[in-house]
Amino acid sequence: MQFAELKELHSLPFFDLLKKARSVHEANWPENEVQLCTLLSIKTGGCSEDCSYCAQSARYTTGVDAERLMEKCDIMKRAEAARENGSTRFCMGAAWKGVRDGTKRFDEVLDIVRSVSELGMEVCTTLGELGEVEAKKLKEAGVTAYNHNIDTSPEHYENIVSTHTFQDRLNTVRHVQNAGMSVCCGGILGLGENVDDRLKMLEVISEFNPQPESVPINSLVPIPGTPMAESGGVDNFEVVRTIALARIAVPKAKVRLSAGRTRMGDEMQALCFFAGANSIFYGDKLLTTSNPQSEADLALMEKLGLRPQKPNPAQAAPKVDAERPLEPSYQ
Ligand code: SAM
Ligand code: DTB
Ligand code: SF4
Repeated sequence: MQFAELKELHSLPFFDLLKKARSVHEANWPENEVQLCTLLSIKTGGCSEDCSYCAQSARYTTGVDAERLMEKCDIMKRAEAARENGSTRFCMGAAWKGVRDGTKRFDEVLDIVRSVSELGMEVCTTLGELGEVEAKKLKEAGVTAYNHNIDTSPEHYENIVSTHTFQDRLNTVRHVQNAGMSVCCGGILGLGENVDDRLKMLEVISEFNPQPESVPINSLVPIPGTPMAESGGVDNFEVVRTIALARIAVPKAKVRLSAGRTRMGDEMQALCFFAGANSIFYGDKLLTTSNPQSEADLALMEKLGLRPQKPNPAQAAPKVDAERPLEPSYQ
């Protein structure tokens, strides 16, 4: 969806936008279900990149220490516990610039993925940059979806990160698509961006061909010690509007209400679900920061009449639309 159309939708009165988003949601997701995903940081901290919001960058003193890649047996225990708890997607994150074929750590990750993929959950990884070969190997090992966010608009990106470019992010997304994995790509609200930046981010994401299978919308969790520690945050209604726009622009995607839920009340989360969010991270920890308790999430879902979505580990990645061009590039 083009910027102009997104802008027009954004300028609608709040309830008119919500009504439109709700009808797109009901047409595509009639089941009143929410996907429960568990996140595990399999390699924490010490990252070479300077993403100005991130607790795990080695450039900032955030209290998060650099750790080694977790042992496979410990990861398996966490994955099994996530499945027991009702999660249908297990997402493993690593604080790396990227992975390279032929390295010991990449072989270790492939081995971990092979084992986790036997548990019958969707397997998602987020390991930073991938080339064609790495993407293909992850797909063969059993990864269903790869998370790689563009985080903000092409224009604002260089204010947020200097160690890699927006185009680097798009290249990885392309490699993931070419390998036949689903793309999980979204962003963060509250990085000092303006409304147009948010709309441009959604324009880029919705113009992916194929469109992403999931779109995480994170609200910044301000991390002391990072350049974004004092960032003003974002108005709750803007978060809801962004979710509504993501729902309209990428109708078949799971729109994931991601980081930032600990600061949201139940009513705010309910509005987000109404506007089109249908996935959450489930369990009391994200990567380095906290997330609501599972019991609280289940209680809220119960109140709202929402059920956990069933797993679909065999799902095929969305197909390229031959009628549309591939996404533009940003050099
Ligand atoms: N290193 C990999 C990468 O950059 O893609 C994977 C891990 S990285 C932590 C995954 C995503 O988490 C980021 O792209 C960003 O959207 C989100 N994230 C990281 N720190 C955050 C924070 N403080 N608040 C909200 N979202 C955050
Ligand atoms: C995504 O978009 N959000 C998740 C997941 N993908 C990897 C990460 C949120 C991280 C929040 C900050 C932290 O816990 O360090
Ligand atoms: Fe590293 Fe990813 Fe954090 Fe950037 S967002 S510093 S690449 S872990």
